[in-house]
Amino acid sequence: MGGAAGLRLGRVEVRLERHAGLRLLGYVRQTVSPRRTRQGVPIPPGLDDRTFKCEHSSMNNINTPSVAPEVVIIGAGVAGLTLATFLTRAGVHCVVLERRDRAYIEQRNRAGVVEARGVDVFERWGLADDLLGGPLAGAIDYRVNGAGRVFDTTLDGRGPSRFCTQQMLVNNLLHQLLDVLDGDVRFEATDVTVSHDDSRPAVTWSDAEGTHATSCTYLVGSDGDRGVSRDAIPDGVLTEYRYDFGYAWLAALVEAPVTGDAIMAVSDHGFVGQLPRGPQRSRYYLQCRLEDTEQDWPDERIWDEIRLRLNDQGIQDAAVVEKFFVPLRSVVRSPMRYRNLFLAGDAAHLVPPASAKGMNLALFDVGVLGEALVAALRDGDTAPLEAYSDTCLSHVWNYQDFATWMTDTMHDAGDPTQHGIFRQMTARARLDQLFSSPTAARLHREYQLGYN
Ligand code: RFL
Repeated sequence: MGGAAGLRLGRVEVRLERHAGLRLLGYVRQTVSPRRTRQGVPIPPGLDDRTFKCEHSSMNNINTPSVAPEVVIIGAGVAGLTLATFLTRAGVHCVVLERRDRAYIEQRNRAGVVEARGVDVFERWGLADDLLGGPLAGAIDYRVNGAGRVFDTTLDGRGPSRFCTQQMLVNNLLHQLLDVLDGDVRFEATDVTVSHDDSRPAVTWSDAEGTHATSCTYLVGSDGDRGVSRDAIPDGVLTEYRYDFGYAWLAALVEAPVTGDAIMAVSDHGFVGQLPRGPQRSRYYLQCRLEDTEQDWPDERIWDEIRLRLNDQGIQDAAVVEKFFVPLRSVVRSPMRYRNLFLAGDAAHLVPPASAKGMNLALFDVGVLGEALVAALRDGDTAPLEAYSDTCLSHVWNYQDFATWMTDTMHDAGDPTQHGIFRQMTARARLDQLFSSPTAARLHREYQLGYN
């Protein structure tokens, strides 16, 4: 962990040095008597007392950033950790505040594929080989009542997507950020508050060692849909656009791998999908009612429904290691910025999981934001930051459209009680077009790879 700052009184010498021997950010000598905080703590020259850690109780805390970070990132999910890794690699002093402990975020399992565009972003930062394990993802098996057709998602001139579970990516990011780059993540940081009263955002948080406060030049809210950073934006600034599809998915992580390609299957009995989650496991998604609970879905029913919806009585039961329910909905909050606070990932937008794009949109955001922050902090060029919200939102709306297409097609084409036989027939025609129209196929490939 970084945060070392040397301080000698009288003839004051301050080393703005975060990670001894790794990055010397600056070196200041002064002969004036140091100013002091109200608690009598000397303030390093060049910093105002808001910038400097002013809580005396925290001064002896090795985990306290005694030189204010340039960027504070709230949330160590895939968005926050990716951004922190990019910025730390670029020499930007940033601190990540995460309310959970490390073990919790290391085992949280959700997405499974980093789309080709996301792979490009990691390659641009020189991190693809270190972060993205897993085989190439190049096909989806679209089934209707058990009959499968494999759709090739690769495009000439473009690299492929990669199977890399969100859990694997997060673990690789933590290793890269903490063990290789000596980055700074404060786990179990609770009661995070954000204020914008001044020209610089300020953040407070608590942990086992006390309460801490710092200001920063830029603040990033990547604390998911239920975080605190978005709530700190005054009422009336953000517009929320929302669409609820009216049904849910049961997500069941099972001890059985996908044997062929990822499956997205419509059936008269409702949607089922099977997506790889590592070499030994896969996740089944089953369309269900919004009000369904675990009591409605014992393991036996899960396997009976999988066999029914895939029209394959040969599928064997396997252990179900996790089940939860996800309401299908789309949300966009606009703009993705307030003053020097930038929202990224689920804090700004949600897509239904039928599109498999939530993590990939988060990666898009932080790819744009990482480059914009480096341009602002290192080159004094704030134009990319000014454009951040518009750049991301135009991509986000394209992918909300794709997510709506996928969700409607996969569900309307299936159970006719969903939206009636007429919509079932048009949705099946839409699906057929992927295999009969090169134009429709090309657009679908571009969406799957993340290039729209
Ligand atoms: P995350 O991953 O939720 O991370 C947010 C982090 O912020 C922390 N936090 C706080 N920290 C400090 N103070 C607070 N007050 C805080 N409040 C929250 C949290 O502990 C957490 O560590 O958001 P991020 O980084 O924006 O990443 C978004 C993605 O996680 C999400 O979009 C994807 O998981 C969505 N998603 C999928 N995306 C894909 O691209 N492909 C998929 O196949 C895919 N499948 C899925 C999904 C999401 C699912 N669920 C659970 C909704 C499947 C499912 C079932």
